[in-house]
Amino acid sequence: MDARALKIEAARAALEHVTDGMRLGIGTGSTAEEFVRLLAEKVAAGMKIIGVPTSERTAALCRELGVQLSTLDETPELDLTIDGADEVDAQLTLVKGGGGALLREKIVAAASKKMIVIADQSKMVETLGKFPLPIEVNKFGLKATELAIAAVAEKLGLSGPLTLRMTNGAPFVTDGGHFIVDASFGRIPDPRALSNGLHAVPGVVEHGLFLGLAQAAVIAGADGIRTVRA
Ligand code: ABF
Repeated sequence: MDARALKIEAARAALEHVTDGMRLGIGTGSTAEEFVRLLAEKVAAGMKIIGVPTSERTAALCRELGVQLSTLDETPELDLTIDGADEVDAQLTLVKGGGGALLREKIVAAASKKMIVIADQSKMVETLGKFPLPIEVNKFGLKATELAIAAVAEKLGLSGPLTLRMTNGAPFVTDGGHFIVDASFGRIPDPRALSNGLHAVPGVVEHGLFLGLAQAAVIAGADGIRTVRA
């Protein structure tokens, strides 16, 4: 089964958890896109949901496909968020942000009673960190922030290059107007300690470690679908 087929299978399985009238956080990325396409079919068949997107990219797709949208200001409490991830470990700690939407994704996930991750088997890892950790940073004082991030990592025995994410020859700018620094620290044995350290850096707006936000992950692999619970 090719990669897209696996994403579709994971999205289809997660859709089973969506019920009529739900207030639904809708994720970003190619797997979440497959979920939106399947969700739109259910909406066209009469399912009533209120969708809160995690990025302008997702909002545009939802509008194109006829999925009714709200905002977190109008709908501050959500029943469920369905979103992708770049890495998932056995404790359902996630690395997210490859799509540059980590801040809104984390805010939406935190506003949800439940979060289900959808991913293909390639995202399951024993230890997080092979995927560079996206860190959303304020545009002011970027170099000072990078030095502070490196100091936090060093205290935890981590090191590695910090790369300002670029697009079309200019720094990538998030929906929130910030930059993204991708930190190639390698294996992250203590995500909680790194999360706490990064949150202490004033120029760090948010980072891609999602701790304690997901209750389940629907994982599609060659041998079928499995649900991982924390
Ligand atoms: C999004 O899902 C991002 O946080 C993450 O990078 C992405 C994974 O993308 P894909 O589903 O395309 O692998 O939520």
